[in-house]
Amino acid sequence: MNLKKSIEAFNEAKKYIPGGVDSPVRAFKSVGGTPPFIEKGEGAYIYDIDGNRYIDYVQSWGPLIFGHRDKDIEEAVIKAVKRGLSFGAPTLIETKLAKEIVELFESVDKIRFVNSGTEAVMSAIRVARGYTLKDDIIKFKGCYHGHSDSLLVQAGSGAATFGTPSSPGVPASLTNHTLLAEYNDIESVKRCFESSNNIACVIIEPIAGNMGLVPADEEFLKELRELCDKNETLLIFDEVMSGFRASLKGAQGITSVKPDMVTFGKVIGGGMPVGAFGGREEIMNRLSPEGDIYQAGTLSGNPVAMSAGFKAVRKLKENPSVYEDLERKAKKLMQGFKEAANERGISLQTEVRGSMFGFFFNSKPVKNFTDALSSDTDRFAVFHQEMLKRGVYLACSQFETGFISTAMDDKIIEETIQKAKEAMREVA
Ligand code: KE4
Repeated sequence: MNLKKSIEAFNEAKKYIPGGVDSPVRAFKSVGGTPPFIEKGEGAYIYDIDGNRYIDYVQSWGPLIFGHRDKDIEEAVIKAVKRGLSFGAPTLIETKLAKEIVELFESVDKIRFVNSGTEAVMSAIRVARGYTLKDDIIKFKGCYHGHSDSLLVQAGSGAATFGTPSSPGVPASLTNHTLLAEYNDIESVKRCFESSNNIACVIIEPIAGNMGLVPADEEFLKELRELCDKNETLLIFDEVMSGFRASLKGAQGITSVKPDMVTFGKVIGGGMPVGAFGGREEIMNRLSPEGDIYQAGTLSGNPVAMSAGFKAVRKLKENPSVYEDLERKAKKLMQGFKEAANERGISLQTEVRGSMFGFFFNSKPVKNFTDALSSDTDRFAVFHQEMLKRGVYLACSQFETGFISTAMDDKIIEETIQKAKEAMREVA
């Protein structure tokens, strides 16, 4: 694999951009090697500046469910661009996309668009705090909800439920309001509620995709719902990743549990920068200018981004059967990876939810972040590098999720499995 131009480009980028990247995970720190600089994408493939072609299982970390350069989305964007890039004024397309999402999600009466998942979660938490007049929040170890201060927390010492900053620059006074629980462990949530009677919301990825792919147990979500009701705490489902990826209704198409608020991102922008947060009318109407809770954004609801997202969501709603085919291919791929590993005496845990897939180099099932951390990340790194050399672009961390796009046919899945068999030889 010739990466000569990417190596030069990476060195050049590092002169002007910290780490040479605009988002840390892209630097390949946890898997090693030079991240290929991408020249273009077409369908299931991306091409780097050295001319190497890769089957893309990252799809910009989820948004590109139709693969690269989907003709319908591209056409919608070009049409929008020709009417102007941005107005900072209301446009019809914002209402159209809002309507599509509100009609799909029973738990969402109203929605507001922002420019990223981070902004969606940050805003949803402010609404929850303003609506309940409580300041504390509960999050789960291993769940990632973007990089706003209150959510950059790590476990405190010992049994302490209150978090401490996981990054310099986050004041402890802020993370003092964030309690940490263990995913799929209702007792740990009860301990948080015993530590504070001031909890505005619990935020959870109902299908966790940021510790690797770890779905929440149905029973756990039901008990979480009951605990929130009992304590008059709002339950926020962070579906930035799982929304429109786990099913047409995200995790809410799979679990019977209904949240009070939902955050969205990725697919709803069709590849353009869009996030959103929504919930019941009585909650969302508290938002300025209707209500008194402030939130704003220059490019929020940008008509070009809205046009991409609207076309993506419309295509999915017009053809919901894509999810069966995406899930079938995800299961086929994971079955192939598991067989490739087992042939070499390697233990691999695999998981699939709709078009999302994950695998852990681990001998035990992974139910929470502690389990995930016990995975063999060295083996993951070797596997990632060996697959990259063979033209397969997997998420560059054990603690991420992979995606199937509609641009991937069975031949591509079978080809990937064949390459996994070769790569596992090197892993062993
Ligand atoms: P953004 O601010 O990156 O658009 O969204 C933050 C976010 C919020 N909630 C969930 C469940 C998410 O998965 C994310 C972002 N996901 C990561 C990938 N695991 C983005 C990739 C990156 O950080 O570069």
